[in-house]
Amino acid sequence: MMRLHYLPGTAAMAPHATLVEVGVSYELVRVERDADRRVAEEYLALNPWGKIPTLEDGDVVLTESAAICLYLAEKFPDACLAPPAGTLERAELYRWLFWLSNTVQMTLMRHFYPERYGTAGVEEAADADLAEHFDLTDRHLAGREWIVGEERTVVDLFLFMLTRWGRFLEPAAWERPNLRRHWLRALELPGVRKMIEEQGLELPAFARSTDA
Ligand SMILES: N[C@@H](CCC(=O)N[C@@H](CS)C(=O)NCC(=O)O)C(=O)O
Repeated sequence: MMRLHYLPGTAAMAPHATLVEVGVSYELVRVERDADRRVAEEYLALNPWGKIPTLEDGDVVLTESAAICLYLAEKFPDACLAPPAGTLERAELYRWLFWLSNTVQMTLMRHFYPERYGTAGVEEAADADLAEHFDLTDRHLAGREWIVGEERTVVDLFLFMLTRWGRFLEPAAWERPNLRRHWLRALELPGVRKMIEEQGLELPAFARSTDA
């Protein structure tokens, strides 16, 4: 059985939702951290960066949230979580997934942990960048249901996670109309609903009527 090492609300959200969407059995393993947020040696043996999440699939040990989502999408093609390889839509999926993980996710890290990135003005600069990133994504979603093509893909699960992280921004990421519609649409996916339930995540007031 696959094992996902996670903590609630972290970068494990997208892989967790992906596991449900592909329909595979999995076990959730909560990562323990000490008072200094250090993870145990056994976890470092799996993930030398000490970051969350990590997926174990037999002998395969995979880190990096976006990589785990793609691995699962490719291993279970019947779940249609990625367009066929070699198509323009697949290229678009790569484009969005890389941008979300190497730019938007990293800018969120600058927002949450400014002390790791410099001495002054880091958070303000990150917030300005994030406003642009979420504005751009909101414009892309105008008149569309999903980020790539006509069906949900792993990119939508990844964006759902980042939009939730963006709830602390001013304005919150999901205050943008198309992003909010996308977030609520993704919340209806079985994988997202089960992930929210299993991780015990609170929903914002505007989403509670969906009974997730
Ligand atoms: N690029 C990694 C980043 C993972 C990451 O930063 N995880 C956070 C939780 S959301 C973490 O482990 N933070 C602990 C720390 O930075 O000390 C991924 O997407 O998997």
